[in-house]
Amino acid sequence: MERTSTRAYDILVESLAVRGVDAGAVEERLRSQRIETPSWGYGNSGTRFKVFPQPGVPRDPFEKLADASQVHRLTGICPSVAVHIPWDRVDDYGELREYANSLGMKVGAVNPNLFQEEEYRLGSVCNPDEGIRRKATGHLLECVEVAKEVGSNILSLWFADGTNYPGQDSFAERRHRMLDCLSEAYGAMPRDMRMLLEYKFYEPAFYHTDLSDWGTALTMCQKLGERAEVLVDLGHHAQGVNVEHIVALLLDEGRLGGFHFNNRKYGDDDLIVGSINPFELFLIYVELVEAEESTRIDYMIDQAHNIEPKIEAMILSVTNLQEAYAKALLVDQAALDEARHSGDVLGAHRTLLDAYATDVRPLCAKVREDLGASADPVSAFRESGYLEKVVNERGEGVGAGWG
Ligand code: RM4
Ligand code: MN
Ligand code: MN
Repeated sequence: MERTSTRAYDILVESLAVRGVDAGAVEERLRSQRIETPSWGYGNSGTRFKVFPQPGVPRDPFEKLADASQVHRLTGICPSVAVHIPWDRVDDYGELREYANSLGMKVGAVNPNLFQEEEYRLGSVCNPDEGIRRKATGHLLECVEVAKEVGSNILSLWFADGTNYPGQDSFAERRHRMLDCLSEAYGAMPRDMRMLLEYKFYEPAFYHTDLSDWGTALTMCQKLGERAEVLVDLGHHAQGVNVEHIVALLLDEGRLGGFHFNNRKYGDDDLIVGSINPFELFLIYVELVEAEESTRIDYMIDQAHNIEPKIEAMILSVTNLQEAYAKALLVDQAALDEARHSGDVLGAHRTLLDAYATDVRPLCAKVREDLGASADPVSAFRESGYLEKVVNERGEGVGAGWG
């Protein structure tokens, strides 16, 4: 590290020691943090109004992996990439797997796509038409096979299913239809594969969504079996919902399977993680710090960038996640317990604020360097010439999904 940042690091470690925090232990936890990035975050995407294409975006899943490997090279904690089928469909998944390995990467969660075909106007696994449900189930089964071929053990499901008008369909019947289809897919999964169910309260359906919240997802998981768990996407709640509370509840039920990190101001905005509400992100990590030691949780980013440079945006999301985690690791648990038990409301609250207000950037930079990555990954990416190189090679690229 440069002299100035070494100094900042030394001062931080010293001040943490005064607070009784062992920086070495915090660094160890930070070195084992893992964040999966989404293949669709590297391609062109936009809103329903306009997609602003960016030169140099990937033309195929191989190039998406190459871009993701840049994020891993510079942050040291992002060795896997989630894929979306059919956006990332290839003839030979073994080849995709090997290419990922050759980059020091692996393919992570496999995400089926059940929202872009004509038949799905009234839903996929909840559709009133049995033939259409069969097609949807067939795609889920295909994705179980894809996961096996790419060496992944996560099937990550999000459904656009829902209704637009009161009376359109029966809530309960739709729920039973979903359960039937998901049971079949669950039954086809190998023993080490997990199914993650992601809820979202509205959009694209505007009256009701079949998996609308953590409770609907949780009860579905409980019916399916132990290896079905809930996935929390930070942009999928109504305004004001206490997401850290949901995280604590799902952990307590042993059913928190994973995250789709992003941030939002209004709806499912898919903005850079921690850009709008970094305090919420910190509070979520506070809930996770203890529990994650005994639970498998898959931490993934789900972002679609409209105007920002994609690889830089992904790096910034990762460093924001690293900082939120670092701050959560600084919470003085003993002081917190003591304050809680003695009814010291503001003492407990201030214990969190002390951790949150700590500038952990020098510590995170040091951890990244120890991992062979970069103290300042965004600047290092800008200086690397990678973007210029791919702009030359790839030209305009193609859309990520519906972009
Ligand atoms: C949804 C949800 C899913 C993502 C799709 C593209 O809103 O967040 O995770 O795969 O968008
Ligand atoms: Mn998501
Ligand atoms: Mn979303």
